[in-house]
Amino acid sequence: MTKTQDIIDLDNEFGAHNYKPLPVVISRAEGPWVWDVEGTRYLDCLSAYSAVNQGHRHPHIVRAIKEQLDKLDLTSRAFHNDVMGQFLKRLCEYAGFEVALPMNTGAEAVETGIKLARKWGYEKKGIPKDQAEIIVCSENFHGRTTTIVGFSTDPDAHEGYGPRTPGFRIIPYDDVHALEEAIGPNTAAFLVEPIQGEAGVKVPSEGYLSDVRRVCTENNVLLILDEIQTGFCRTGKKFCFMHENARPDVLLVGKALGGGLYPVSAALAARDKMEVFKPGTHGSTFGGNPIGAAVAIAALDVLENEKLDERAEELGSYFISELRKIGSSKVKEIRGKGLLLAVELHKEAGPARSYCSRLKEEGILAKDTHGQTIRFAPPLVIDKDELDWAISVISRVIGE
Ligand code: IF1
Repeated sequence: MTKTQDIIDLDNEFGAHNYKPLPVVISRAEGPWVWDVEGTRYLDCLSAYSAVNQGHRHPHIVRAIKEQLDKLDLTSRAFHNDVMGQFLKRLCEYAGFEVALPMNTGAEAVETGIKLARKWGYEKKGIPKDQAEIIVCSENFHGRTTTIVGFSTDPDAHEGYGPRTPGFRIIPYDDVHALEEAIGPNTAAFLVEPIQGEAGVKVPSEGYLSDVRRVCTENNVLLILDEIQTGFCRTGKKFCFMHENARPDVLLVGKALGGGLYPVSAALAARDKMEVFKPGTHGSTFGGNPIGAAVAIAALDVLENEKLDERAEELGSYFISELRKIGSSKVKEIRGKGLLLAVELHKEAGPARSYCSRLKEEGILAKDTHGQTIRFAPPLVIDKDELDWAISVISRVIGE
C-alpha cells in the first residue's frame, strides 16, 4: 500500500463522501506548484477554484499572517479590532466602492447580497412585505446554503434539499431580453456571475454585462455581481465587470481575497444601499476578524504590486491562442478570459475526467466540469516558461 492510498482510505473511512477528488494527496505547495506525499511535483491549474491567484504560500501574505498571529486572534464584532477598518478601507479603494461588509465564505457573501437586496426592496423601493423577487440565471453557481441551492438548476446541487426558498425567478444566461421580460414591480435585484464558472467557464456575449447594467438602472433593480471566482485579476482586470464598465450596485467577493491562506469574503456597495443593515440585523462571528483582515490586506498588496491583472491578461491571451493551435478533432470549443480558461471536448472524445487523470500523470492538476469540459486556471504568478511547459503537456495529452 502506498502512502497515497492509506491517506485516501482514511479520508473515505472518516469523511462524508460528498466529493470524488482525483487520487492525489498534496502535502506541500509553493507558487504555482504543489507536491504530493510521494514527492511528485505538479503544476496547479485549478488554483483552488481561483482562491490562490497570488500563488501558494506567497511570502508576503505568509509574513502578514504570522505577524498578526503574534498580536491578536479573535475579538468578534462585539468589540472593535485594530485591523478590520484598514482592511475594509483597502478593499473599498481597490474595488471602487464606498462600504463593505466582511464575511468568510463566498456563500455568506452571496447570502449578504440577497439580504441586502430584499431589505433595500422593502425599505427603499417600496416592495410589499415578503413579496421581493430576485432574478437569477440558469446554470448559476453561487454556493451551497439551502437558500442558494434552492435557485440552482443543477440537480446535484439542489435535489433532496427542498423545499426551495421562494422569491427567486430563473432566466436564461446571456439573454438581456429575458431579463427585461422577467422584471416586475417586485423585482429587487438581478444576481449574476460575469462568467459562469461551474457551468463550464461560460463567457457571455460582448455587451451583455453593460446591457444588463442599463436594464437594471432603467428599472430600479439592483445589479448584484458574484465575482467570487472571477474577481481579483483572474480574468485580466481587477474585476471582470471592468471589461465592460458594468459596475454593479453590489459586488460579491471571496476566494482570492484570502490569498489562499484563509477564508475571507465581503459584499461591497454604496453607502445608501448598505445602510439598510442596522446593528443586529446581520453578521458573523468570524467576519472581519484580525487574521483574515491582515491576510486580505496582504493579498491585495500582492495583486497590485505584482500587477497580476496585467499578467493574467497577457499570459491568458497567449495561453488561449496556443490552445487554439492544438487543432484536435476532439476539441469542441476553447473559451475563457484572462487565466480562466476551459477546453470543451466532443462527447466522442470521452469524459473530461479521463483527460484530467492523464494530465495528472504528466504533472498537471486540472479539474473537469459537466462531463466534457476541462478548466485551466493556474495561479496568476505562473511564469512564461512554466506556462509553455503546461501548454506542451496539454497539447500532447489532448492530441493523443
Ligand atoms: C465546492 C464550483 C467553482 C463560486 C461563485 C460563490 C461560490 C463559488 C461564482 C461559493 C464557489 C466553488 C465551491 C467549490 C467548487 C467551486 C466551484 F465548481 F462548484 F462551481 F469554483 F467553479 N460564487 N465555487 O464559484 O463560495 O462558499 O465555496 O466560498 O467544492 O463547492 P464558497
